[in-house]
Amino acid sequence: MDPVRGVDLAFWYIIGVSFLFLVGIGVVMVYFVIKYRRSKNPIPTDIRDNLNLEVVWTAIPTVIALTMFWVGWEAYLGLRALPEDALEIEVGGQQYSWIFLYPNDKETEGELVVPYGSAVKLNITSWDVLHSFYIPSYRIKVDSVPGMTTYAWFNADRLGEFDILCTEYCGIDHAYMLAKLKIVPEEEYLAWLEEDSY
Ligand SMILES: [Cu+2]
Repeated sequence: MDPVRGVDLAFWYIIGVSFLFLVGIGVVMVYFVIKYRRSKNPIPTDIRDNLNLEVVWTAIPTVIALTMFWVGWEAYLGLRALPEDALEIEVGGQQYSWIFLYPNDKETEGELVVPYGSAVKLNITSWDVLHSFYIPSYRIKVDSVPGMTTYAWFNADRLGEFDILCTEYCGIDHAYMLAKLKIVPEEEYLAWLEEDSY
């Protein structure tokens, strides 16, 4: 499944179920408070052990939790399942910017330019402390770890500019560790790739 759709589906499913329970439990609670108030029901009933009820209130939430897990797992598989023809770009985190290294050795700081319509694989590492590479628009958030390479991928299916952030507190200027993802038409990308970066 497309990872953006998968993550959104998991999000809205969990929010939706939570909201139904919020409303359902709230309504029943208010109803019981009114119905069993002291003036109408002075002697409370002491109810203990109802096996059927206990089985039901264990089984139903278990099934719901498992479906939540299932929806999330499907989304996660989408995030990890890499298309074979992906364009690979190296990403390095450092205090306090993101560096991008292209197959032809072009290097940029704070600017990730990719061609529209391609799958992009990012090989992510860090050159100092822990960072976390985050593109909210593509639902990607992956740790950037010194001495280790992690990865993320996304399908560049929208033209335009998107935010990239660091989401692991990495020092005093962590909040300014921002970059831009620019998705441009293929010809524009190829021309850009040949330009000198500095
Ligand atoms: Cu950082």
